[in-house]
Parts: sequence; C-alpha cells; structure tokens
Amino acid sequence: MPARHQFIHRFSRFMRVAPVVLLLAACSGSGPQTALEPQGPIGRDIDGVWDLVLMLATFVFVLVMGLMVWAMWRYRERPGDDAEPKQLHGSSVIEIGGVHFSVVLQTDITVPTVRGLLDIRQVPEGPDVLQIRVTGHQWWWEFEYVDETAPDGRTLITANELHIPEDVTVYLTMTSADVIHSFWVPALNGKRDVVPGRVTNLTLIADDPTPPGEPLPGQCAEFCGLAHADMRLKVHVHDAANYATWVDEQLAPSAQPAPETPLDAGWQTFSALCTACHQVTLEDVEGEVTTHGPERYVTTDDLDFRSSFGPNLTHLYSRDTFGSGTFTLNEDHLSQWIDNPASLKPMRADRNDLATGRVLGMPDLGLSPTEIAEVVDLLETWR
Ligand code: HEC
Ligand SMILES: [Cu+2]
Repeated sequence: MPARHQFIHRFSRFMRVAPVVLLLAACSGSGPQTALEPQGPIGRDIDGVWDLVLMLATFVFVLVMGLMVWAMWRYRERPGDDAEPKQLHGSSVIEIGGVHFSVVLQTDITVPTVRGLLDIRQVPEGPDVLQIRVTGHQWWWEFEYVDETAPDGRTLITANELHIPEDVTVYLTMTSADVIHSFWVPALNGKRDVVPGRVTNLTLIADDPTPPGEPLPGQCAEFCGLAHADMRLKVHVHDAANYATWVDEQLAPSAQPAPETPLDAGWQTFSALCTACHQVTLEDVEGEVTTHGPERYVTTDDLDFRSSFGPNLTHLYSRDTFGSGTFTLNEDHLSQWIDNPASLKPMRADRNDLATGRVLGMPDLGLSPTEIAEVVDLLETWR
C-alpha cells in the first residue's frame, strides 16, 4: 500500500475508535469535586457559560477539521497530476465572511460571560442574607457566623465544615491569617482569592439539602505551602429547621468535666497544653460558661477577623472530618493525630511562633499513650 493510502487507512480507523475513547473518558465520571454538576444558581450560571463555549468550540472544531479533511481528500495528489495547481491570492468573500463569523461567535461568548461575572460580583443585601466570615490559615479554614449569636453575645465559630441553609444567599467575607489562599466550592461558585490584609467576598447559594455524610467538597485553590493539597473543606446544606437545630447545638457550650471524675484527667492535660492554641467554650458543674484558649485578631484595613491559632474544638465531634476535611473523624485517627500530627498531615510546627502569630501546624506535644487516650475520651464528649 502506498504511504499516503496507509495514512488515510489509519486515520479512518482512528476516527472510528475516537468517539469510543471519548465516551469512555466521560464514564470515568464527574469526580465528586466538579463544577459540571452545579448545585445552585451561581454554579449553574458558570456551568451555562461553559456549556455554551463547549458547544460553540465543538461547532468550530468540527467545521474547520471537516473542511480541512475534505480539502485534503478532494485535492489529494493523483497519479499523473504533475501540473502546479491554480494559485489564488485573497478572497473578499472568505475574509469578510470569516471576520463576521468570528465576531458573531465571540459576541455570543462575551455577552453571557460578562453578564455572569457582573451577577456573581453583586453584593447581596438585606436581612435574609447570611453573613459568614472566613479566615484562611495554613492549612485549614475558620468560619465565624457573625449573625448567629448566643444570649451572652458569643458568635458561632467552627472550622473546615461549613453548614448553610438551602435557598438562602450566603455572603462570605474573607481574609487570610498568613499567605494567599483561594476559597473554592466548585458546585456553588468559582474560586475567590483569600488575601492577607485584605477583604474579599464570595456568594454561595445552594438548591437542596445535601444527604447526611455527603457534603459538597471544596478545596483551597491557591498554592499555599506544604499542606496545600490537604486544605480542603466541606459544605453541608440543610433545610431551614435542621439548620436552626445545628446552630443551636453549635452555640451551646460543651461540658467541662467535674473535678475528680474520669474525664477530668483528659481535661487537665487539655487545659494545660491544648488551650495554648485551641478555643473551647465549656460549661462547668456550677453552670458557669467560659471560653478557654487564645483569641487573636487577623486584621485588615477594613475589618478585624476574630480568630484563634487552631480550630475551635467545642463541638469537634459534630464534624465528620478533621485536619481541614482530610481525615475521617474517629478514635484511631484522632489518637494518631494527637500522638504525632505531622505523621498524618505535612506540617512544620517547629517553625511556629505564637508571639508573632505564625502557626504552621499542630506540634507533637509528647503525650504518653494514657494521656492521649484520656484526651480522646474527653474530645469524644464534645459533640
Ligand atoms: C501550637 C498550637 C497548637 C497546640 C498547642 C495544639 N494544637 Fe491542635 N491544632 C493546631 C492547628 C494549627 C491545627 C490545624 C491543623 C490543620 O488542619 O492543618 C490543629 C488541629 C487540631 C485538631 C483537628 C481539628 C479540626 O477540626 O480539624 C484537633 C482534634 C486538635 N488539634 C487537638 C489538639 C489537642 C488535643 C491538643 C493538646 C494535646 C492540641 N490540639 C494542641 C494547633 C495546635
Ligand atoms: Cu490554602
């Protein structure tokens, strides 16, 4: 077979398998963290632009490739063809037509894109907007619900797992305690940089409650150092009633063990070592509610964000995961974490300097196996 026939033969064989390959690639599935299965109106806006661009790009691809293949076939060299083909220079039909065609196509893409961008940037206002502050840390997320307050004025503070009500506009006001991070929950909105010293915002709206244990996944999308890949987050969406229950549970203090009770051993260790970085709000046997642990402020030109050096642990056991959405929360993982945090998640706690607010992870505090078991027993009661 002459070389060019062999090429055409191979090419046509490839064209027959190509659709199958593409189809199989699609089966590998939309992973859980995808912008292609939007779960809210903003996510849908973005996905709509993507669908449109894909459609137009496919049309242009098929048109151009089709014309090219047709031209290759139609004007292929035939035996006895030795005259030079007719030489053409310029064609006003093709040039003017081509320019018009691309202007129309690009306008079709530009208009919805710019409209979408403006929509996304709109600042939602009104009493129904749920305001949440977000502080990005190397390598975890802190959330303060400034509208959800306990009778004593405490705000709701949690970490890594965001809980929001369905169909409510949630407005995030964000900053970073250290380097630039990027907040990204693909099903709900695009990425937004989280910048030290500055405030950035992002709106989230979710259509439906997520099934228990299947929150929407998110991820820090700006390389921020060692454990960047483990800086994940989860969004649990609830109906209004379940959301209200969650808020009440989170605002309630957990219990501080009474002296001389079995859990008190864990509390002694915890209050000696862990409250250097972690806040907990506890009610003691006398009914006194105290927030233990450091309060720090992450400052920007506009706002001071209330924060701490590590995640708030008051309701640790209400979370499914820990370590910024990376590890399933269970006794084994938690014991390993307290024994040697860096064995689970890459961190550089040796470079911590609380005086300057620099925290690069949780240190190995050198607890004995008994002390670890006592602390874990205590943490398990903070639900
Ligand atoms: C020097 C500060 C520091 C001290 C002291 C400290 N931690 Fe931490 N801890 C952290 C930081 C920072 C994180 C977040 C790590 C991450 O996810 O990247 C963390 C995370 C955790 C988490 C996971 C929380 C979550 O929701 O992801 C638990 C549980 C925890 N610490 C328990 C403890 C216990 C128990 C002690 C005391 C024995 C302790 N920590 C002492 C800094 C500290
Ligand atoms: Cu990050």
